[in-house]
Amino acid sequence: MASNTLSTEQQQRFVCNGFLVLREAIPEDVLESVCNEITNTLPEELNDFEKLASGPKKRHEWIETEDDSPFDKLNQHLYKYASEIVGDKLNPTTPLTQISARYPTGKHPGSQNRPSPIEGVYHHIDAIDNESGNLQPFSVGVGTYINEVAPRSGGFCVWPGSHWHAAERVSEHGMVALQDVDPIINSTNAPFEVTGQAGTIFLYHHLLVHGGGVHLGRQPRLATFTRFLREDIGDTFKDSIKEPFKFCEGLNMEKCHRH
Ligand SMILES: O=C(O)CCC(=O)C(=O)O
Repeated sequence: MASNTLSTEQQQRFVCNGFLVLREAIPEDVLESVCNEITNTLPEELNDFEKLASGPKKRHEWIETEDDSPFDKLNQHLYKYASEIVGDKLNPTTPLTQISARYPTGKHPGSQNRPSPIEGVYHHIDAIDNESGNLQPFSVGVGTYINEVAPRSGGFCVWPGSHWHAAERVSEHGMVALQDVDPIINSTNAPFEVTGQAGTIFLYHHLLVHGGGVHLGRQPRLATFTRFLREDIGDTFKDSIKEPFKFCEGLNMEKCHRH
């Protein structure tokens, strides 16, 4: 595990908000090779805006990679940060990397002067599969922006603090509470949209409510998502839902009190 990459203040923010944004976290050569891989994998011609705007119908391309090796270097950098949260039990060898491209929709939810980042956005918690209702064992998610993401351009949206409310609702109603996130976000802060240059990364807790934001821009939003697992996930993942930081041994919890 790399030591002292995250400051105490950054650790506190992760505990309090359930996510943490780090800028300029990935070297340019690594970003460039991931960008080439994504460009070759996506079926669309990414530089042709007119074509992109008139099709495809699907405005969100979500690809689970079969071969993770093109993302090895990226994941090594991400592991450095994620293991500072989860600790030495975080498994470096089993990340699942996904490519997530969001294309401009041209739709202005909310009013034209004040488009909302989230209206109509599918928001959820990754700790549960909404269709099957099964729990999904993962410890910490890390998203990486491969190109610049301006406001209202398909940025990742989170509900800060929703991981605490999710855990509270699980203790009151059981795991089924995770399937309907609206009561969870009704009692939390307004959503926050992550924007930033290529190389911006965001780490998020597996109970945090999130979704991809609206896209009024002109360029596709390119990102990868890696979900790291613990080595002992089979024994721990249910408890980690009731006690959100029980298995985050990398954090100095004495300094990270809930605010
Ligand atoms: O593409 C995005 O920004 C959202 C991805 C997402 O919802 C997820 O990781 O579960």
